[in-house]
Amino acid sequence: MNAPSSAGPSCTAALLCGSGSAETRKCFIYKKGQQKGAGRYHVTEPYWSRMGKSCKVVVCGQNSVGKTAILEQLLYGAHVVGSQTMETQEDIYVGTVETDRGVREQVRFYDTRGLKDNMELPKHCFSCTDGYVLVYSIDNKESFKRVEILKKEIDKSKDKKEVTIVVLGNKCDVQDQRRVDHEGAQHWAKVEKVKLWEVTVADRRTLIEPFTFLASKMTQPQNKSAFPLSRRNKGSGSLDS
Ligand SMILES: Nc1nc2c(ncn2[C@@H]2O[C@H](COP(=O)(O)OP(=O)(O)OP(=O)(O)O)[C@@H](O)[C@H]2O)c(=O)[nH]1
Ligand SMILES: [Mg+2]
Repeated sequence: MNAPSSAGPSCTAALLCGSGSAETRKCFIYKKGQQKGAGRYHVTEPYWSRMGKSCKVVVCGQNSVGKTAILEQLLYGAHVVGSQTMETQEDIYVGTVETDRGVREQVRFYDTRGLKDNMELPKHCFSCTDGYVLVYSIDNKESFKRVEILKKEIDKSKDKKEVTIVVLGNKCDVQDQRRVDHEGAQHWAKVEKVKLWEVTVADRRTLIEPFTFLASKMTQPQNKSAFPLSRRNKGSGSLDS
């Protein structure tokens, strides 16, 4: 479990924590703003009782591209760029994202294990998934190739269910180490009909637009698959910019 050690000023999300595989583990949702040392964690409701009320988003890509840092910065404003991090096995974060329609939608983010060599995304990541965040690092060409492969795998796995894919070229603060051409990446994204943003965890504002787009697209009214319009957020926080 990667629990944030502290919550930033805009910490408005809830973290779901536990151990074991994502689908089976027993987890509890802790209320926002409740930090270790600053009060007791408050168990509000068992995790499994809330399944089905939120969108499932899989965050994936090569190892060390910043997947966890993005989520922790986005949801908690809590990541210090360059800090030592643990390799993720699998964690789930629950946050609330305000859509461009002004509706707050709860999203479960599956932070996945970084893909190395010929590793593939675990099968359960393709099941009942509403959206994907494919992350590469602009200073790592291999990580972009990994995103290209992941996009193909997602396309193959798709049944009739509509999924939303956003691509993040992370670490755009290290321009002098750039290995992935911005124009080339955008061209690929256009051909693949996905949206791509270059972002940096060093500036949380760069993360807001992609995640707002993602939540808005996943829950747009004509997509009747898994998001009834009547759903209202009961989550513990929001992703406010
Ligand atoms: N310069 C810079 N460093 C970053 C950025 N985002 C993340 N990092 C750093 O990259 C390192 C790896 O970040 P993680 O979030 O652990 O990467 P990850 O993709 O979750 O790694 P795995 O879970 O092992 O696959 C950390 O030292 C982060 O601080 C960024 O935007 N810019
Ligand atoms: Mg990680």
